[in-house]
Amino acid sequence: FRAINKEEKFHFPKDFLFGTASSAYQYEGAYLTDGKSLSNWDVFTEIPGKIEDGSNGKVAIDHYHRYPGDLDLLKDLGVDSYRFSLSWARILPRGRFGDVNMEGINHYNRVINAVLERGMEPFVTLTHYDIPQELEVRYRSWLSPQIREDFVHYAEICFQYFGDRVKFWTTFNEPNVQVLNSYRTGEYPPSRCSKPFGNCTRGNSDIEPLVAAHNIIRSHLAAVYTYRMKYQEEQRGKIGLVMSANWFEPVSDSLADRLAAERALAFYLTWFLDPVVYGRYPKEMQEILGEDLPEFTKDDLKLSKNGLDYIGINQYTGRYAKDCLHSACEPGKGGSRVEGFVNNHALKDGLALGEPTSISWLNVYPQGMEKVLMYATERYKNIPLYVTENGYGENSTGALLNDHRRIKYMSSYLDALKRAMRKGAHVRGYFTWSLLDNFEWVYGYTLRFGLYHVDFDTLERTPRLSASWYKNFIVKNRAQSKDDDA
Ligand code: PNW
Repeated sequence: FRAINKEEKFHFPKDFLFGTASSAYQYEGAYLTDGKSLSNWDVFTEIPGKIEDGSNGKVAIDHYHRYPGDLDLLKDLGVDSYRFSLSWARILPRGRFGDVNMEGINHYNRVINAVLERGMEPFVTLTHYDIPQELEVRYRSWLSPQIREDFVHYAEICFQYFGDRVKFWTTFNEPNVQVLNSYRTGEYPPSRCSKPFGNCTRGNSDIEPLVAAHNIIRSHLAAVYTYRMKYQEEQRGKIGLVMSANWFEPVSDSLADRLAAERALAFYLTWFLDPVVYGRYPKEMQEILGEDLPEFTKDDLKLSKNGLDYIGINQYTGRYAKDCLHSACEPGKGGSRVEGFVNNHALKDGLALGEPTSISWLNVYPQGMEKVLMYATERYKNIPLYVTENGYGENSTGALLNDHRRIKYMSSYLDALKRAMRKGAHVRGYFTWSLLDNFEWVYGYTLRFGLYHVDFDTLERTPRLSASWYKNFIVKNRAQSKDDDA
């Protein structure tokens, strides 16, 4: 008798989506082409010292012009779906203060059609960090409740023009990372921060990340409501939110550190998801922040009853959490003023979680994938989950074509994902970041996450070993789900 190996028995469901993920500013380039206006990232990258290699996304990897070839690469990989974002500044260069730019609409119509023609499903993000600069200048974007009107206007234009073909919408990519980096550490535009982070001359507020988050949550809820009331019945798509969902482990077994790990997750993940699903901020935030936490109106609460169709989980890594409420330590950027996250900067103290990589924020901790998927499944019951990003990056010197470290990473995280699914996690898709090397925000072109290498001078794309590995993985797993029917 052969012992039945549970690993062998697992099959992905037939409608599971395998894909890759990208974003407009990181891929497109063409920064003023066809009527696009300046985005906050176009302006920000001009400020000396903000981007590690002094670069920007003016050309990026020229996906704006090269998308047909790039989509051919995706088709060849055999993925089911392509996750990408729209540039708000292409579609509404002046937000609701100006007209729709039909050249922007036509461009994305061509992209969406090209995705569909190749037999893939477009999985479309409305906002992946970049917004028209005009909204920043006029009313400080996310710090103003006015942004909700602009966001809903933009979302509606997208539903109207693209909603007949787009069945998966995401309102925001990683709003938790966005507001912490924009308003707490100052690493992202508009570079506002609070002590002790960065050299901030502006900001100085523990409140701003909370206000921006609140405005994002209200913008999300209003856009979802609009979709439900006016478009969903006819267009039959799903709409959700994508969160950065790194896992936190307590740095010791003490109760204080275990509670700190829970607080860390509350101040990172459930910060946005609890309001959208349950109409309130997590209790850990309420306890610590009290009156500093903005409040939802009665109308907001009505909208939050049905606040999303799926949760997008971007899962890369894990961190340690250490209590700073009952003991002295440096509070981290988690936004909570209270707990410190020990990441692999603390390697010298022997406190790195998982295996370090050449990237300071990325350590290999696949257990975090399994744990966060189980956590979200338990906390948000029947809401489907999509792993909307997971991937391995290396600094340019280490970024070989023979990327066995990426393959090892992906295979261990996909194993963790399967373990979670066997235990009942409602996962419906997995997208790897990314098809191609691209502009990696404040790291510029110094980090490479692609299954394909991109020569940033000639823009030539060359497959790494991981491309054929992923292709093979998909073929194998698809064949298995077919066997299920037999
Ligand atoms: C994601 N962390 O951001 C973004 O959605 C992508 O645009 C980006 O290119 C990709 O990850 C790779 O960096 C992250 O602190 C931000 O662990 C922060 C973290 C992870 C991912």
